[in-house]
Amino acid sequence: MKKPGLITREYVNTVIKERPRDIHKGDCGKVLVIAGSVGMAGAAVLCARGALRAGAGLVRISAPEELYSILQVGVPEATCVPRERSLPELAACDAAAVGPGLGDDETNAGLIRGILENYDKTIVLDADGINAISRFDLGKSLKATKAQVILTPHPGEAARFLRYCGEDISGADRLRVAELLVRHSGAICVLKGSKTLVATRDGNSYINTTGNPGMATGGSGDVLTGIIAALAGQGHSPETCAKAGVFLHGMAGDLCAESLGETGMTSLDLANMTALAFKNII
Ligand code: NPW
Ligand code: AMP
Ligand code: MG
Repeated sequence: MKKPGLITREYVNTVIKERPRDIHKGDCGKVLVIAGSVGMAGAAVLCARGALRAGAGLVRISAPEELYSILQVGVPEATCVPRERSLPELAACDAAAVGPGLGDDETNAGLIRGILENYDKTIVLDADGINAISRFDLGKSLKATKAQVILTPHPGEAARFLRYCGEDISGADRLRVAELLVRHSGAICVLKGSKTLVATRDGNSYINTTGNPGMATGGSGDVLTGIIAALAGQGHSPETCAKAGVFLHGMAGDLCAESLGETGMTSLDLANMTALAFKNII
């Protein structure tokens, strides 16, 4: 087991660059956010806002049509497409953020299988997207996909996935859990929490150095999913997206804590503060 490295400001500085002067929105990445359901429209809002604040040129939200009016007020910068059109829409997108607030029914599981079997760019798979793998036995599709998958479980989601894979992780430390996630998924894995870990397929792992307990609030992870997908849409490698994404998300959290305090900051603050995190780095 190799000793984990650290994700530092110096590292993130080398990968996140100022925009070229002549860039247009089509160059900044088209991200499809497949998130939200009745009662969890907020997860799609937070994810899409995270993507926009991380520089995505165009954000499209695939959602049930009854949510459109909420989503278009929550994120006026984004467009909406019907959930049933996710696969054809995805073909025209540079990256996908899949799972926050999606709900874990059979229809969504079929959609996730379709995405894994047809998409060959980067997918950030979070929340109900990860839950669907275990609940609907999609492990084979996950391992066989041509897409570059970044899994972003919190410890509860990681435990569910690994139980499905036949692993008993009681007593296992976080590094071991992250390594098992990579082994069983074939994906780059982001094990969230205090000191988020990023583990890669070459056996390396990295501990994030930003973030604070103010981020222990509903929707924080949904914002991260959007940030990582936006970085993928801008052409960064999946490993860079995961490492720089968790660092900038944590930095946004630290900026929120500085201005609002850990107790009262919310995930919507976090999404908006992501802009300032990028500004600080660039
Ligand atoms: P316990 O019981 O708290 O100790 P779920 P969720 C455990 C959406 N959201 N360390 C936890 O343990 C999400 O995107 C929508 C250890 C419990 O067993 C999802 O789609 C929002 N354990 C959906 O809601 C805003 C930890 O995991 C289980 C842990 C459900 O997501 C909120 C809870 O996890 C939310 O983002 C940790 N750090 N963290 C919206 N506005 O629309 C969690 N656990 O059942 O997957 O519930 O994370 O709330
Ligand atoms: P989720 O549970 O999916 O909403 O994700 C929570 C997000 O907040 C993850 O990015 C975690 O790393 C972050 N987070 C939660 N609690 C803490 C903490 N105590 N310290 C730092 N980051 C945290
Ligand atoms: Mg979450």
